[in-house]
Amino acid sequence: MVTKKALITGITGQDGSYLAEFLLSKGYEVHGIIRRASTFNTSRIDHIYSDPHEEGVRLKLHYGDLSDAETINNIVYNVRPDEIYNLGAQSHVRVSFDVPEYTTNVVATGTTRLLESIRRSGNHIRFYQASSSEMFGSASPPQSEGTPFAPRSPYACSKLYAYWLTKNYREGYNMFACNGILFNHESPRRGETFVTRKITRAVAAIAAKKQEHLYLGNLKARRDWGYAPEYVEVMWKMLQQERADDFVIGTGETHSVEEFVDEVFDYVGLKKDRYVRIDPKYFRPTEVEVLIADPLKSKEALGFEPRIKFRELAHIMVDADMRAAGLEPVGEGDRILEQRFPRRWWAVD
Ligand code: NAP
Ligand code: F7E
Repeated sequence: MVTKKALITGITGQDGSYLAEFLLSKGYEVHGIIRRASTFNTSRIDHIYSDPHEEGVRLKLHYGDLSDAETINNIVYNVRPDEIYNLGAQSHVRVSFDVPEYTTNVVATGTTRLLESIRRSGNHIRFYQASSSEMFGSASPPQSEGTPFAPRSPYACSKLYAYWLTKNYREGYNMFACNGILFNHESPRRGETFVTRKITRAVAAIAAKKQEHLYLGNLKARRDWGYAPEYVEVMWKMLQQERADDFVIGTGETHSVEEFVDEVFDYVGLKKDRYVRIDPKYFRPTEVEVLIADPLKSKEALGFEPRIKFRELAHIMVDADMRAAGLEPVGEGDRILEQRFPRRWWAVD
C-alpha cells in the first residue's frame, strides 16, 4: 500500500538515486525531476525504473529544471507530494568558479523557486534542503550547527543563500523546512570528477593497465568523508521529526586527500609515487582547508551514528571500481558491506 508521496530534485545524482531507492523500500510513491539531455543521464536509477505502462509502478519521472519556475510550479501542483527533497544542484565546487552565475541560478534561485512554489500551493509539504559543509569554508574546525559560516566559493555562497531562505520560509510561513548540513559523502555512485571517485577509478584503471598517471590538485586539503547510503537515510529521518530543524551530518573524523590516495594505493598494492602527479589546474582560487563535523546534535536527536568511516569507504569504492574495470575486487570492501548491512535496501554497484 502506498503511504506517502515524495518529490526529489536531483534524482539522477548520487544521493538522489540512493534516496529514491530508500523511499521505494519504505513504500513511498517517488517522483523525480530529470533534465533532458542528448545522452542518457539516468544510469544511477535505471535499476529501479520500470515502464510506466506496467501496473503498480511507484517511480515516476518528470522533465524539469530548477532554472525553470513554470515547470517546477506545475510539477509541485500536479504531484502534490507530502515531502520534497531538494538535491538538484551544480554541485562541483571547482566548476562553480568557472560558472558562478549558472551555479547561483540553480542552487540559490532554484531553491527560491521551489520554496515559493510550495508556499503558493498552500499544501502542507515537508521540505528538505541539501545544505553543505562547504558553507563553513574557512571557519575553525570542528564545525557544528552553531559555527558561523565563512563560504569560499560561488557554490558555497549559493548554498548559504538557500540555507537562509529555507530558515526564512520556516520562520515566516511556518513551513516544515529542514537544512541537512551534510559533510562530504561518497560511494561507488559518486560523480567521477570528485576527488575520492577520481582516485578509486584511476587505481582500478592503472591496475587494468588502461591509465598511466593520476593528476591531482591540493593533496593537503582535509575532509570528513562518510558513506552516502547512510546519509540519505538521515535526510528522511529529519523530515519525520515533530519539529523542523537544521542538522550537521558527518563522521567526526578528518583525513587529507593524500591519506585517501595512500589508503587506496596500499589497498591494491601499487606504489603511488610512480603514478600520482600534481596539476595546478585542479587548485581552487580559494580552498577550504579543513572540514570536520561535530555531529553531536544529530547523534542525540536523530540517533545518527555512521557505520562506515574513512578506511572502509575507500575499500568499498575501490572494490566497486575494480569490478567495473573487469578486475577481481580485493574483497575487503565487499565483506564490510555484507557484515555491516545484512538488510541492505540499495543495490550494490
Ligand atoms: P550530484 O551527484 O552532482 O547530483 C546532482 C543532481 O542535480 C543530478 O541529478 C543533476 O542532474 C541535478 N541537477 C543539476 N543541475 C540541475 C538543474 N539545473 N535542475 C535540476 N536538476 C539539476 O550531487 P550529489 O553528490 O548527489 O549531492 C546531492 C545534493 O547534496 C546536491 O545539492 C549537493 O550540492 C549537496 N551536497 C552534496 C554533498 C556530497 O558530499 N555529496 C555534501 C553536501 C551537500 P544531471 O544528472 O542531469 O546532471
Ligand atoms: O574535493 C581536493 C579539492 O571536489 C575535495 C561536493 O559534493 O563536498 C564536495 O565538494 C578536496 C578539495 O569535493 C583534486 O581541492 C585535490 O579540497 O571531491 P571534491 P568538495 O569540493 O569537498 C561538499 C560537501 C559539497 O557540498 C559538494 O557538492 O579535494 N582535490 N585534487 C581535488 N578535488 C577534485 N575534485 N579533483 C582533484 O583532482
